[in-house]
Amino acid sequence: MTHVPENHPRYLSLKYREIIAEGVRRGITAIEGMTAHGRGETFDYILGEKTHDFAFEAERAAVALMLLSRHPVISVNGNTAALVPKEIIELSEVLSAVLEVNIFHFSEERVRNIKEYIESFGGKILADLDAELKGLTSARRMVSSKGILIADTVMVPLEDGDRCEILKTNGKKTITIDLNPLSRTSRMADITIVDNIIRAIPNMIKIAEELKDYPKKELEEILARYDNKKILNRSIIAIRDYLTEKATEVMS
Ligand code: PTJ
Repeated sequence: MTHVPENHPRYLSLKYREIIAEGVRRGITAIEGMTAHGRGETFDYILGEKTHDFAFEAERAAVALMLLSRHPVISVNGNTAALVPKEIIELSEVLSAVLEVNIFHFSEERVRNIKEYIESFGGKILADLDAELKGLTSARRMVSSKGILIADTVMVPLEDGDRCEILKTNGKKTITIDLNPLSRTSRMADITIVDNIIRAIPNMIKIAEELKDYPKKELEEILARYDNKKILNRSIIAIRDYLTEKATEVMS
């Protein structure tokens, strides 16, 4: 990995870019994952690179939904595995959720590499893709009969958009983490977390530690108050306001 000096003004951004590049070198992340990461970086930039209140609300609702679910599953692709391997394991443990490898740019080798990488951090992850999701033609249709196939809620971070709808028609609730509030997945999901996965997952771990002992009724109330359309609306307005502020700043 290229050494990124910690005093560099764009240290974090460069560090995560390097982690994605290393993920590609290790055969975990798809080469296309680099462009996806770049798109994410752009949206993060114009959101001010911070967790907004609307993202925090969505993170809280997502945790409540996962805790209320009978069989929650977190779908792990090449970008997620590279960026937050330890954190995704911790989140799955605190939520009693199942981790499952699910990739769009399919190769058996990459499924194996992601599985072994997650296991190297002590995590358990399903990678026996022995079942199919009906209605989907991409490789994402290949799922585990012990995981996504029987899940009632599936979290699909950094998704490419062909699957949320099918998961929903298969009767599942969906949660996504996507910095692009305009994406198809963002619009389709039941809960859309417009935040960087590197902030969202640690936030969700803290929220889960708090909510895991809440009575069912209180978790249901969090969900009843939640409105994903309003969250998307607020995230798009946040981008507009941030750009307006920057446009004013350059004139001063
Ligand atoms: O490992 P695979 O084969 O499953 O492939 C994974 C990628 C990400 C390449 C694939 O799912 C894909 O092509 O995704 P898209 O269509 O580029 O969508 C990914 C979405 O995630 C985009 O809307 C990005 O803005 C967003 N995104 C990228 N990086 C982050 C992010 N959202 C949150 N946090 C990030 N770090």
